[in-house]
Amino acid sequence: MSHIDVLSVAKLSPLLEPQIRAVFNLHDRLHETDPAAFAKIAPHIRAIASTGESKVPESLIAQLPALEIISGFGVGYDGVDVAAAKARGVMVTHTPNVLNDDVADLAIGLMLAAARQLPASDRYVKEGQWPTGPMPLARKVSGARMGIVGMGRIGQAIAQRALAFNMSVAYTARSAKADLPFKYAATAEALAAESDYLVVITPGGAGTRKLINADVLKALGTKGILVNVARGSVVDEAALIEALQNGVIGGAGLDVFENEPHVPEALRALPHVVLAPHIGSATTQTRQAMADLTFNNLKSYFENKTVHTPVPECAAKG
Ligand code: 8YV
Repeated sequence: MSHIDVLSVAKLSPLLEPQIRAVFNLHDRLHETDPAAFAKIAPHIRAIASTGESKVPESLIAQLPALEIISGFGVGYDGVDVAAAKARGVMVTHTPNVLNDDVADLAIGLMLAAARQLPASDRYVKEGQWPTGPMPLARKVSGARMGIVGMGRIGQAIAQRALAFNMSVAYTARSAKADLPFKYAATAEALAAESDYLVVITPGGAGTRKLINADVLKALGTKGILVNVARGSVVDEAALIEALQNGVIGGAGLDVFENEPHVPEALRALPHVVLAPHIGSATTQTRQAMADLTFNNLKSYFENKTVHTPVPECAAKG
């Protein structure tokens, strides 16, 4: 398949790039690095390799008349214009399931870190402050109320873990899931009002943009803690900063941001916020599984036009 031209639209994982390069003719971000060379190769590009954060707009798809598949390294694909891809008959794939555990683990980790002030505790000891007296008391997690925004595969993995902490679990989603034993709330605001910890794990994109707004944060309340392991776009970041600055909520644990990798100074300056650089799926084991799946989707497509994990829009018949 060395004659098949693949365009990567982001810096690919070192676990993925060599796999693609060994089999396909990979053009690493050529559209950004050398537009003149890209213009020559564009008619021949048959596949795009992307990541969860990549943008694949209609304007790029339109420049690639031979495009057949977009294979994404990540479960989220909100940066891909799937409607434009589908209209052209282009397959879109992603990497669901293999990262459920890691993202759920991190959600719990951020919740514990924010509630129990782990980063501040670490600094307290390392900076030699312990002899001056004890740290201020933190907030209890076990037995508290968790609200989950988005009850898909990862949301359910988070719920499972919360149960081990004797937490009560409620959720909001587009619709109630009758097969789940958790209380459903019709809106994020209603859910926040009855949660101590509000965990956001809903897909990004137009449908969820700024879903967590000032009203939802107000409902979460002065002791409430927000955890976001979904997409920065789901939270109104300016409203969040204001809520944290004014004590409208108690704290936050955030793995994702509106304009990654740039995090507003105002957010970085807040003491009761725990920040991570989008590491939800970032373990060696999971990134290897994601890389293999991303590669195998590409390979399988060009071998026999089948894929392992199409996005739901491309799996639907008709
Ligand atoms: C990224 C993610 O894809 O799965 C997702 O949707 O956001 C992540 O796993 C990962 O950072 C690779 O870029």
